[in-house]
Amino acid sequence: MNKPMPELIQEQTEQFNAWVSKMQAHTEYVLDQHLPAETVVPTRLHEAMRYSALGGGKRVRALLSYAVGEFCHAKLEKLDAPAAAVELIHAFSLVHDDMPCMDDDDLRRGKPSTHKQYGEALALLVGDALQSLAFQLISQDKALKNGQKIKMLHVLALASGSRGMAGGQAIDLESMGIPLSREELEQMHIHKTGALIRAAALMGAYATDTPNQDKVKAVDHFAKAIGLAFQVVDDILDTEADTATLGKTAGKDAKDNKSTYVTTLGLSAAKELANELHANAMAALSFYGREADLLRHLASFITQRSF
Ligand code: GRG
Repeated sequence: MNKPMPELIQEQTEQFNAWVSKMQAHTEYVLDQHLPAETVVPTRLHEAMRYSALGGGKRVRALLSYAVGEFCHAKLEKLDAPAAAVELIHAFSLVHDDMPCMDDDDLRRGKPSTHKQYGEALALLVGDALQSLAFQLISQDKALKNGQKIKMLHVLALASGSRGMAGGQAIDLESMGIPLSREELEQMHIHKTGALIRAAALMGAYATDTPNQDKVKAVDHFAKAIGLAFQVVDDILDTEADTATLGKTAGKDAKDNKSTYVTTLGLSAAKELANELHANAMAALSFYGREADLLRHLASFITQRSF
């Protein structure tokens, strides 16, 4: 006999939650294996790199690489390097973003941010070294073919640099105190947050020996929509959640006079936009059946998160 719908939905949600926990733990394990031990010279730099990259974070970008990899039938062993690499780039950006010359936040993932714990000079080096390690992981990986490595390195480098995350951060710094339109905000966040999320997804597809081009297009469309939705929800949480829940200082954007989706559109329109972008992400998968369910669940995980 078929199960009633609510029971089926609950069962699928439980399965997805179990997958999230398993892959978060797996990501932590892969990162732990690749980060130099604290006993390796220079010990304090390695300790600070491990402090910054391990033991926290939702691992959304790694989850996206793994979920896209599954959608495209990539082998798990080919997904570990890109998933860990994108988390290392992300950790690097958080370390630099928290520094006084950038966003200036003392708290990250519920503990003192790297420069508070280790000083500014070492925090700068931590970011630099995490970035290099990300590219090293992909380039030295034994499971990936050379052609796959080059595509991954290319997409990750583009997403991190001046045409991606660093560029988005530059726009952010330039626009401090200047009210931005919705279009200007979108341009900033496509670069600052969206580019790395898109790279995480594309690397998952590139881990397949012969990626199906229709699936790559669908994944790209999905990732663009969900990357922007991620940032809209981030802005909503900055106004609605508290510091303890977020693990970073809540309400900081408004205090720093920064334009966000909430200041530009208002809270209720920002929530509508998050729903609209979630629907766009779902539409990108409309051609696919159960095989895209992991991505559908991940889209909801991103838009319905509480931190
Ligand atoms: C990284 C090339 C490069 C230069 C540094 C500082 C900087 C330029 C860019 C900042 C990029 C940045 C911090 C964007 C914000 C993205 C964002 C919403 C971060 C929060 O991500 P979560 O919620 O964090 O996934 P967890 O802790 O869960 O991993």
